Amino acid sequence: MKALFITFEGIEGSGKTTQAKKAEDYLKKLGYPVLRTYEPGATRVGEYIRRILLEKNDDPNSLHPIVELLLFSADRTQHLQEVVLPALEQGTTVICDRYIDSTTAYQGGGRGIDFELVNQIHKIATLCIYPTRTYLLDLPVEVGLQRISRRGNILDRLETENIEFHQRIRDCFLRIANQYPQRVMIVDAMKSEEEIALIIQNDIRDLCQKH
Ligand code: Z5A
Repeated sequence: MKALFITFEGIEGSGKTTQAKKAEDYLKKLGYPVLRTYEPGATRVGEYIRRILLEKNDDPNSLHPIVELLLFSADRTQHLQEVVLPALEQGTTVICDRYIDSTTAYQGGGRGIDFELVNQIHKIATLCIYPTRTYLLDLPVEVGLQRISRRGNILDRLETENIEFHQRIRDCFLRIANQYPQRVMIVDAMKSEEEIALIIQNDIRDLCQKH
C-alpha cells in the first residue's frame, strides 16, 4: 500500500485526538507503519511558534490576524519538511491532528481573512502536499466547548473567543467538506467514541485496499 496522509479536523472538543489515536492503533494492528502527529508545534521551531499562538491567558487581540495566519503556515512548512514528508517518503502513513482546513476555518472563517489570500498562502506553505483523506468530526459548538471546559485547563487565545466565532468555524468546516466531498468525510461527533472509531476504521480499510 502507498503511504496515506490522513488528517483529523473539527472544532475544539470534537474528539480529534481521541480518534487519531484509535486510527493509529487500528493501522498498526493491520500491520502498517504509521506516524501520528499534530499542528501546531510538532517540531522544535514549531514549539516556539505554538507558544506565541496559543499562550494561556493571552489577550485575544495580541496578534494581528495575518500574523496568526502566517505563523500557523510557517509551523506547517517546518512540520512537513521535518516530519511529514520524510515519513511519507519511507512509506509510513501519517495521521495529523489538524492541517490546512483548520487554517481555512479558523483564520478564514473565524478571523475573516479573505479566502483567496488564505488559499495563496496554502499553496506556498503546503509544498503542494494534500491529505488523502480528512475526517471532519462535526458537532454543535456548545457541546465541543462543554467538553473542553470539563478539563478545567486555563483557556488559550482561541478558546476564549465568543460562541459566534466558533460557530463560523464549524460552518466553514462544513463548507469545505461540501467543496471537497472526495477528500473530506463528515463524521457525526455526537456518537460514542467506539461508534465513531468503527466508521473511521471501515473507511480506512477501504482506503488501504484502493491505494
Ligand atoms: N489552529 C488554527 O487556528 N489554525 C490552524 O491552522 C491550526 C490550528 C493548525 C490548536 O489547539 C488550536 O490551534 C485550535 C485551532 C487552532 N484552537 N484552539 N484553541 P490544540 O492543539 O491545543 O487543541 P485542539 O486541536 O483544539 O483539540 P482539543 O480541543 O484538545 O480537542 P480534540 O482533540 O478535538 O478532542 P479530544 O481531546 O479527543 O476530546 C476532548 C474531550 O472530549 C475529552 O475529554 C474526550 O474524552 C471527550 N470525548 C472525545 N470523544 C468523545 C465522544 N465521542 N463523546 C463524548 N466525549 C468525547
